[in-house]
Amino acid sequence: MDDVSELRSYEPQFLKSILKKMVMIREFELKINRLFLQGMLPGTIHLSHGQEATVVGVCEALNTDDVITITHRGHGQALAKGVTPKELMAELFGKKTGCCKGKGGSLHVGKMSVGALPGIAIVAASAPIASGMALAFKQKGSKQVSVCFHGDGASNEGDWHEALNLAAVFKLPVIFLCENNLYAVTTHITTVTLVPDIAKRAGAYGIPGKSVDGNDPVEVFKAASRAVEHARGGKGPTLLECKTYRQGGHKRDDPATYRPKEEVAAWLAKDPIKCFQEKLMKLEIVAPKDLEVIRQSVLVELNEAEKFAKGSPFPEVESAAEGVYA
Ligand SMILES: Cc1ncc(C[n+]2csc(CCOP(=O)(O)OP(=O)(O)O)c2C)c(N)n1
Ligand SMILES: [Mg+2]
Repeated sequence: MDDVSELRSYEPQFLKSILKKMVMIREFELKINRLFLQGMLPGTIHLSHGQEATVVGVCEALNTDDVITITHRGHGQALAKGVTPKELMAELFGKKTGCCKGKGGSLHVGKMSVGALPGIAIVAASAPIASGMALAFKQKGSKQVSVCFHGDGASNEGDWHEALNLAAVFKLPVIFLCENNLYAVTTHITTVTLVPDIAKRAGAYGIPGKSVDGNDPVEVFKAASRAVEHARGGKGPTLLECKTYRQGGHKRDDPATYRPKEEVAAWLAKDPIKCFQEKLMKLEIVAPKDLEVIRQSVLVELNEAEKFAKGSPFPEVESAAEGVYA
């Protein structure tokens, strides 16, 4: 959003809550990165810092009973949809109090009661599931929508194309939400995809496609709200592409040295939190002291989450087979 004054049409409280949610996701990621490097967390983690505006902007446009599918890079998606930092942190520690009872870990976070389908780490496998959920919503007449979060890499998988086509012909209430962060592991998008905007692929399925600045939470919110209205109104799916950047490596063992320095610098200058804070300060919606208050309250909540997670028990061995579909 170049015209900052447009932000005046939103409630200041709404804008501040968006900022706080983005700061929470950023600080959550930074904390778990430290915990991981200290050897406290099992497995690996895929961090999403840099992509906060997309997940928060989208989830602000949804109701609690709308359902998102979560990817392998899902901490921010889960927090934005309403999983609490405490239960998310406990999940990463593999504890019984975690959002998936400690059995999912970083790759499978989520919680159905807040509409966050636990993470599906198979790239693009969530697309047919999102279409399937949308088919169920349509058949029940429930007016819910599903949102399939996925990456740029996922849009080159067969499953993704089949899911879009099916959703299009059945006019299903689903939004395919592409977080285009330029990379699939080490592969730059331009080496595997010749359309400049992934959203253009929507044309092949006869559905609306839109590309927006994924580092601007209000732009994302506006576009997601339109897609949600379209879906709830029985008009079918939308492909919404949010252009953003993975500020770190693919996962914790990836220093991401394959990225050109200029590219990294250009995207760091467009950091979603920094840019949004600057806009809110320009409009005097927040002052520097408010930013500090927000950050401190987030840090206090995260310290409590860490304490909670560390102090929680592991699941009992006898519970290993519980919740297993047979
Ligand atoms: C079907 C499948 N192929 C390969 C992988 C290994 N893998 C995990 S994440 C990933 C990259 C996905 O890239 P993208 O969709 O852009 O998401 P991002 O990691 O950028 O969030 C790959 C290839 C996988 N999990 N599933
Ligand atoms: Mg990607």
